[in-house]
Amino acid sequence: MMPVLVIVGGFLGAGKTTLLLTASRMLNSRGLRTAVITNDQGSELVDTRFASASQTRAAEIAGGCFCCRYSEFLLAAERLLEFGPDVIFAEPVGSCLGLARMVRALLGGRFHLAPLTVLVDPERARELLAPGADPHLAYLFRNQLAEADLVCSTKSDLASDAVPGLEVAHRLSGRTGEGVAAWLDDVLSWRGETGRNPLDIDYGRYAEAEAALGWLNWQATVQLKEAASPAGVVGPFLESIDTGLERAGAAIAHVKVFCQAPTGWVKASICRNGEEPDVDGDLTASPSLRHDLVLNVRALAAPEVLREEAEKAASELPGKVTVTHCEAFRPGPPTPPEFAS
Ligand SMILES: Nc1nc2c(ncn2[C@@H]2O[C@H](COP(=O)(O)OP(=O)(O)OP(=O)(O)O)[C@@H](O)[C@H]2O)c(=O)[nH]1
Ligand SMILES: [Mg+2]
Repeated sequence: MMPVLVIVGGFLGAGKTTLLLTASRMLNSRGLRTAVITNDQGSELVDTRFASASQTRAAEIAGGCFCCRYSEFLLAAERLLEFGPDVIFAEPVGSCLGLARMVRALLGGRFHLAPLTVLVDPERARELLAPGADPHLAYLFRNQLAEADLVCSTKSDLASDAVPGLEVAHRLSGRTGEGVAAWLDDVLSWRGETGRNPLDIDYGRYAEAEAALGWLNWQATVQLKEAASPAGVVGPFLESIDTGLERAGAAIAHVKVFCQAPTGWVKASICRNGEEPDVDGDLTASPSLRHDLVLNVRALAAPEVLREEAEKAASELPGKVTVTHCEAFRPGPPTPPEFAS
């Protein structure tokens, strides 16, 4: 049997990773083997750490979206075949457009292609479909919807009202699992056309929209003066960044932090300024002196601002911080291969 490749797109913070890890656990409990391919414009990804810490086999495509890194994507997916997965989930970076074309290019290869699912956080949809929304983000968001085979709304546990003008095939929650089995049944038994809405993309406009976002991928080791739990490190660190970005007028698309200590790990993230963080991992992990921090920030701001705020938040940590990786940039123009239409 060919493994099923399930590509799940959607805007930054839509709930892709959360859904894929929940779906993966569900399939594992049915005796199926799964893997996840993560993706970003840079390297050092919270999502990859989070997947691995959640006992999911993960491969990572860094330095550009799946379309622009198509041959690396194929290689990574083919390498995962060595582990005999039944289902490979692939999560493109949340600013990616052009996935339907890529999906079509994959048809007839070594994978059974599931429909292109695009996830939508209803609250973000209300914001980005409204008049007066940031035009760049709205452009990315609307076009992601336009190329989907299946649009699904996420975070159903937050019980938000339906979004006017947004038709969805499934309402689901990666957090509670609601609707996930029905979505899986749909994508794994799909008989319809896959990649049926290829976009005719204006790459100049697309590049401009992506470049509106500042991107920061940052990593450091922290040697504290007094032992603290991973949650005790991540909480104030994330709060400091949030406060700094708010002060700088930088609208957050997604800020996520992963903290690994010898005693356990914690991942926390916010998708809006001032939002209460969502936390995963071991909140009761014992205090430790050493912590490895990975921070990924995507916000409407100059990359230098993001870097400064990360440095400021790091300087407030009570110990010695050694930065081991720092990329602050605006995504460069996408350069996908010519997919046959
Ligand atoms: N309440 C609730 N929160 C959710 C759900 N799914 C995701 N979240 C939260 O939404 C935020 C974003 O979730 P992710 O799964 O990281 O979203 P993503 O689409 O992978 O984000 P990027 O990879 O940055 O584009 C996190 O704080 C999650 O905890 C859900 O079903 N319910
Ligand atoms: Mg993700």
